[in-house]
This record gives sequence, C-alpha cells and structure tokens, in this order.
Amino acid sequence: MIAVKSGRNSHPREDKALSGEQIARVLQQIADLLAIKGENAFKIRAYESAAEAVQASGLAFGRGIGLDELVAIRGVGKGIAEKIKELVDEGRIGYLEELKQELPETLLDLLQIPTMGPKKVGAVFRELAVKTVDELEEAGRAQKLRSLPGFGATVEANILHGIEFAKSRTGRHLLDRALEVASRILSILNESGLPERTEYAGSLRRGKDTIGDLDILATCSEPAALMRVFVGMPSVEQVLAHGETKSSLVTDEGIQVDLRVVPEVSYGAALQYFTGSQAHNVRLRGLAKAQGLKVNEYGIFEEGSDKFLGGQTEEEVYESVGLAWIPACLREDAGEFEAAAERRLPHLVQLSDIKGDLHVHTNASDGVMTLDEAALTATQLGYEYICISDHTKALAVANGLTEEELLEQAERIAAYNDSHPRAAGLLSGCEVNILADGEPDISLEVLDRLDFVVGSVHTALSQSEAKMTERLIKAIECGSIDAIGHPTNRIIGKREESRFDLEAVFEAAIKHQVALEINCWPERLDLPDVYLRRARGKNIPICINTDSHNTTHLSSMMKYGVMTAQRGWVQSEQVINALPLKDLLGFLKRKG
Ligand code: DGT
Ligand code: CA
Ligand code: CA
Ligand code: ZN
Repeated sequence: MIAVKSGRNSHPREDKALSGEQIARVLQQIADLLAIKGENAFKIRAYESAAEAVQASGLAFGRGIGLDELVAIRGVGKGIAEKIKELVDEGRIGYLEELKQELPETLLDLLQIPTMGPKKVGAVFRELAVKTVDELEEAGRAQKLRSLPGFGATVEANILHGIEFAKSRTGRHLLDRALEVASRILSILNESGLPERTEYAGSLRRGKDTIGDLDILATCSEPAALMRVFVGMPSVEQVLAHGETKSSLVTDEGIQVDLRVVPEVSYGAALQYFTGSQAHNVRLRGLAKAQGLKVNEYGIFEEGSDKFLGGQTEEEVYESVGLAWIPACLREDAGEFEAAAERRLPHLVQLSDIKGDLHVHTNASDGVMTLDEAALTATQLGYEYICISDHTKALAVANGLTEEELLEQAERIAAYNDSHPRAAGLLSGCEVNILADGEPDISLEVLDRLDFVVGSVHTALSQSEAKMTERLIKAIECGSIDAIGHPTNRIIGKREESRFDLEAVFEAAIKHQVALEINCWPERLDLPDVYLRRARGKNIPICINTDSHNTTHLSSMMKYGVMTAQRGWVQSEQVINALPLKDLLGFLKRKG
C-alpha cells in the first residue's frame, strides 16, 4: 500500500517515507541530465511525466513499497517505478549516479539561467568544457559562445544578461546598474507628467559602491495615479506592495525599488531621512534631541508640543541643529558632523573638475578603440588630455606591448598631437606590470621616455601582506612609475583585495609623489572609499581613471570614480587629473 503519511522530512536515509515532491525533484534531475546529454525526447518526457504524476499524487512513499503500487500511478511506467523503488528503499538511484559521472551536477545550475535550455547547456559543456555559471560567464565575456552552432552574438548577449539577472536575484547591485535603473524609472515617472519632484535617495544617492535597493521619493498631487504608473512599468517583474503613497517592486534586473510620495512641506526631511545612512540619521536625531527638537521623515518638530517647525528642504534640517548642509556622499557618521560643526567640510572633487583621463587602453593591447577614436571621444568630453596606457608584455593575455612597440606608439602619439593641435592632447604611457618582486616588466629607460606611467599588479595577487607591501613600495620608489593602478585588485563580489600595509604605501606615495588610482570600473572602484577616508588630510596625490577599453567606458565611467572619491573625502586639489595640462606636467617634473 502507498503510505499516506505526509513526508515533510527531507532526509531520505532517516525518514521512512519520501514525499512525492522529493521523488519528483530527483526524477527531474534525471530528465534534465538526459536532456543535456541529448537523449531521445520520449525517454526524457517519461521521466518528466513520472515526476509530475508522483508530485501530483500528494502521497508519501514508504520503504518496502511494491512495484505494482508504483505502476498503478498513472504516468509511471515499469522502468521508472523500479528507480523510484530503489530511491525509496536505498536512498539513491544508481542510474542517476552514473549520469553524474558523465555530466557534472553543476550543469544543472546552468539550467537556472534564463535562456539556457538543456541543448545550450550540453553544447557549452561539450564544445567549451564549461561546467559552472562562472565559467559560462567567462566564456561569454571572451565572446566564445557566439561561434557555437545555433548561438550567435544575440544569444551570447542574452546569456550574459541572464547570468547577471540570476546573480542579481540575491545580494547587492553594482553602482552602474543601480544608477541606470534609477534613471530609467525617474524618466518614466517624470514623463507621466504627474510628479512635481522626483529623486533617488538611499545608498545610491550616497554613491556607495554597492546598492541594496533603490529608494525613490516624489511629490505629487495625484499619488494614486503615480503609483499606477510605477507598478505598471514594462520592466516590472513582481509587485511587492501597491499602496496610495508607498509601493515596492522588483524590476526584471532583479532590483527592488521603493517609491514614496511625500508631502511638499516634508520633502527635505524625507529626502534627508531616506538618504541615510542609518548611522548618520541616528547621530542627527541625537543632536536634534539635545536641542529640544524632534527630526523625522515628516519634518522638524518641537519636542513635547510637536509643533511643526519646517522640513521642506534638507538645508532646513541641518540648520535646525546648527550645521551646514552635508553632502550625501559624506553621510556615514565618519567625521562629517565634526567637520560640519567646525565649518571645515572638504571641497570635494566634482565631475566637472576632471580635465583628463590617465588610464586608457587601445586596440594596440586589449582595448577595442583606436588611438584616434579615443582622442576624438576625449575631445568631445571636453578633456584637455588623455594618457594612452596599454598593457605591457608580461600580460600576454592582454596582448601587452614590448619596449619597441611602446616607443613606436609614443611616436604615433607625437604625430597625432602635431596634426591635431585643437584636439585633446594625447600623453604617451603604459600600464606597466609590477612583477612579483616589484620590478616593472619594461625597462626604466623606456618608461622614462613616456609621459605618464601607471604601474599595476596583475599577477601573484595573493602574496603575503609583507611581500605585497614591499612590492608596491619598490614600484613607488623606482622613480619611473607615476601612479599605482587599482591598488587593492579587488573585484567586488568576486575577488578579495590583496593585503598590504596601507599606511606604509600612503607614506611612500606622499614621499615620492606617486599618485594612487581610483579605478572607475564599477566592479573595482579601487581604491575603495573606506581606504581613501583613512588617507584624508594626508594630501596624497590621487588620479581618477576609467581604465577604458572602449569609447563608452571613456564617456560613462568617470562619474563612478568621482563618487567614490567624494565618499573618500578626496578634495579637488589632490586629484592630478583635475589639474590643467601644464600643471600636470609640472607635477610630473617635480616628481622626477
Ligand atoms: P542599501 O539599500 O542597503 O544599499 O542601503 P540604504 O542606506 O539605502 O538603506 P535602506 O534602503 O534600508 O534605507 C534607506 C534609508 O532610510 C537609510 O539609509 C536610512 C533610512 N532608514 C531606513 N530604515 C531606518 C531605520 O530603521 N532607522 C533610521 N534611522 N533610518 C532608517
Ligand atoms: Ca536602499
Ligand atoms: Ca529601501
Ligand atoms: Zn589593470
């Protein structure tokens, strides 16, 4: 007899009965692996039908169950009944174990990615030996998927998008994606003509390197209508809450977005509150309380009487506690209250201060733009200069240049400058590898003939703290390197930072006037804000570089680095690529 006890326990070995759902899951695994293997459709369908039938039965299956009882379930044939019995009696199916010998179980994860069906999973495994999601992403980024039969560039792009989506369902989002989604949503809301004001608050307004969710504020005389526009946007995956003045949803990028409509008189107080950070707000409320005030998302109130005193602008909120307005990127309770009280808030570098970009790759190494395309984009951006800094020879995967090739490129750059007197100036340079022992992989003599040299660590990233410190300091001291590229080598969510003695590296950078880079790649943002904050007041030379490989990077990524710089209290006078060309050249000479 089929046991009718419901099997909630998921341990087949310990429990006497398995639920239909547990059995169905195992049968589905077999069906998926067979499909990946490319087995005939009837066989696959048989396992899928059995899985559905067993699950739909809602029954639990106890040890010692008879084959005839299993076959009695419509949709379960004799062969599969035997396998179910094996699973129920022994806790495993030999056939499935054999399949897993042939096909790694991790292939099943690939099926979870939108647009990846079993045929495609089978193809990437057979043709490219791709077994995991990370390997699939790597193959996609290296443009290896598009040449597989039946794939193509669009399929490849869809797969990469699918991976990003699958990953974004959990965890935090990178700054570029969060900013894109927020901008898109603000445009949709504004285009409806309903709101008077819209703005994003939260960690995005503070420019954090990763964003948990988006917090959007609006004022609007018809909040219900605005909420309908919001939840009706085409990119909505799921509506979590739909109210009169607050709604939450998840976009099809997997990003949660909260929209709040607030009264005009409370706008500044709400913006201040929802910008956070929480630590900053706690501190602010404490200051207010000490002055007999209550500050919350609705406004500024007199404690006790609850008399409304203001809150239409953020300035009013800060004024109420005797402070100057504090830029959002500083609101982490990391010294900004003290600085505001003493009227010594930093003169933060602004995007408009940036005069050039000192880390740009071309198709001479692993970039996809030509020298002329890079220069044209720089001119369009209104830059005075950019430095062409292709990879050097030790980075063979990036087609790194040799000494001769660098000097040839420098000649082409000089010729370009001669023939384009009105365009942004090109500086000759390179992104030289700092080898494991701290030596650059290009002779100092050649480096000294270039205008500007970024030195980066690309190998032996996990050296001991002592070794890495020594390595970086040796590079700083060599005299031919002008900036250290992406100093910690972190890739957010993927690769840990290299460990080194930050203070010692800061000291060397100051002594030798070598700049530390803020690399603008959203997955890097390196140096990170917290380290920059530790350097505050030390006047360390900083360069904010896009590390561009194409023209879109060049025009779009500077802002992310500037946000990180601002969070790190970086002042414009510290930033060498905020210097006009002649002052930058002066800095380089003084350094020599
Ligand atoms: P996230 O989304 O994790 O990147 O970080 P935030 O800072 O955007 O945090 P979120 O979305 O939870 O809340 C937005 C802001 O609202 C937060 O920075 C401060 C304020 N807030 C939210 N909940 C609380 C709270 O319980 N107490 C205080 N003081 N502030 C809060
Ligand atoms: Ca948030
Ligand atoms: Ca939120
Ligand atoms: Zn690099």
